[in-house]
Amino acid sequence: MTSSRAITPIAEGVVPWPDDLAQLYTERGWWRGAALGAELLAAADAHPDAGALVDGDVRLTHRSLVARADALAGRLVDDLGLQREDRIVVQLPNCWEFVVLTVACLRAGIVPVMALPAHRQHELGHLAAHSESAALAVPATLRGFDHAEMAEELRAGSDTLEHVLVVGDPVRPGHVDLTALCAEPDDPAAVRARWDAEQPSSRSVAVFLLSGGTTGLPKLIARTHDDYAYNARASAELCGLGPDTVYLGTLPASHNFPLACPGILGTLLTGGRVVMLPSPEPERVFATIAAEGVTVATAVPAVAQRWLAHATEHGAEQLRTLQLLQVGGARLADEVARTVRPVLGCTLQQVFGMAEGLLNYTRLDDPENVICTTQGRPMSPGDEVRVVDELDRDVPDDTPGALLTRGPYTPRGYYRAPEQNARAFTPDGWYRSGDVVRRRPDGNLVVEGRDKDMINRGGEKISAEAVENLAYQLLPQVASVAAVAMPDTQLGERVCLYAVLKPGTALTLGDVRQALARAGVATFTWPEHLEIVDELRTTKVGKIDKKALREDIAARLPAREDPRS
Ligand code: J2J
Repeated sequence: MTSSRAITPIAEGVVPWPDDLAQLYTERGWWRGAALGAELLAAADAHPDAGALVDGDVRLTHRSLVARADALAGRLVDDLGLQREDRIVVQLPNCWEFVVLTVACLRAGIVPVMALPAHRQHELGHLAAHSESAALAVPATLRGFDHAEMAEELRAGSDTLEHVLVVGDPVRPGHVDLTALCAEPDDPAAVRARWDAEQPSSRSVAVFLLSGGTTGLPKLIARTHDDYAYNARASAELCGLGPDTVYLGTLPASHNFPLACPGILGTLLTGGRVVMLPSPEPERVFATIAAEGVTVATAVPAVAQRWLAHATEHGAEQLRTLQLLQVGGARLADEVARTVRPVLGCTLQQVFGMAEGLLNYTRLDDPENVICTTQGRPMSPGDEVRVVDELDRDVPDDTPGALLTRGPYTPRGYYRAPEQNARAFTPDGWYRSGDVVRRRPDGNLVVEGRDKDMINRGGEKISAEAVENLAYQLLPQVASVAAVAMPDTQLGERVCLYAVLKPGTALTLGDVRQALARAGVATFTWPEHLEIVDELRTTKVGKIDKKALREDIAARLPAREDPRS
């Protein structure tokens, strides 16, 4: 049973906030000292019969959602032997079971590790091992891929994974039917009383989010009940959410943005209704907005552009109830931002956020110029932001510099990653975001670029180092490689791989992609273009000159018909 495994106590891998700040955050009322699950229960109590969750034909009230979550928490513990602090890798598409499972974990103090449906063995194996997860939750199949089979292979190769929880058919022998475990309890009061009596500490870890990726494998961000509840609650307030809110979740729900900014958790905390859609495909999104009376939706710029194009072609009548479109995850071009209100008929909110914490929002009543040309300003009076030069000296307003931040919902380090923490955090706890921003005199930030080695493919972050490590491991032909962003009209950026080959060898993009497929690497991280070169130019300090490579590929592209060829 789970109890016999020796796993690291979570607290050993977490970098806590200093005590004096924890006290300040509590005094200011940002940290409420309550478990996030308890806050969700309190919200459900205020609106028990209102709709909470919609997924196709499934419609759950707030009462039913929390009753199912409490029941599931009991079943995970009693039937499967999971315990407080056990970890579950959650790899589910946007479905109602995702929400019930997340709330169940929050109630029982089991910690979900928020993986993406697009992840494969390579990433999930790492996440399960690094978090020492006891269980993995997957769809049976998704977009033609057999996740249950992959989960089985992962379990076979893992020291800690004991349970595979499955949503959808078929549930094979030895796997657990998660949908069945989410059934309503016979005695809701009893299951509730149990978790009311056994609440996780508000300072303990509520969820593990994944970092945007600058290192070889994704790092885990431990978000506590106190800080993540504040993240969702304050975001909901800033966005004006309430019982009349109908929130559309189309981005993968395990991302911080749709999960808690204010997203699913912020909507539930304020008594609103969440509509889960597994894809941002415009036709379905528009029909759903009309059918459900959606008031708030979230998109990355690439998705917003598809919605804008669809509305330009087919009209925006279906969007009559839509009040707010949040766009973030990558830089939204000012020209595109200006079209949102005229074309979609709703208010735009730019969101410049990060799973590591800090959230910047334009405010709903900001002048159009602020909404369309900035990425907003920090959410909380407790957020500290510095914009600095290469020597960490503060630069004046209107001057681009690196963004450093600390605050009541920005943890002080990654989970079990002392070496990376030494680079990504200053000794006094500032997170080096890797973003280059300009602060305007009015306090709003404009994202000018970044100084981190990452590729932002339509909001999904891909670590260049991860791609390069895999190329060295898997491709015997390569002498040296560099992964860089190449500009793309649809997604903003795609991955381009530059390679110097060993004498007498050959390599095609097809070879690269086949090798990555065999190694079980998520498709969205694969290079979409390969440039074979004689050498990779280096900078004065002997590093590969990525800036020159980015400029090189950008200069070559317009000549091509299809950047993916
Ligand atoms: C430019 N770059 C942006 C923006 C994020 C809300 C919104 C987004 C995320 C997110 C999130 C950007 N313009 N508007 O967690 O809660 C880039 C920056 C940043 C990185 C973080 C949320 N919004 N970015 O995208 O952890 O480079 O979070 O540091 O995935 O995305 O990525 P991630």
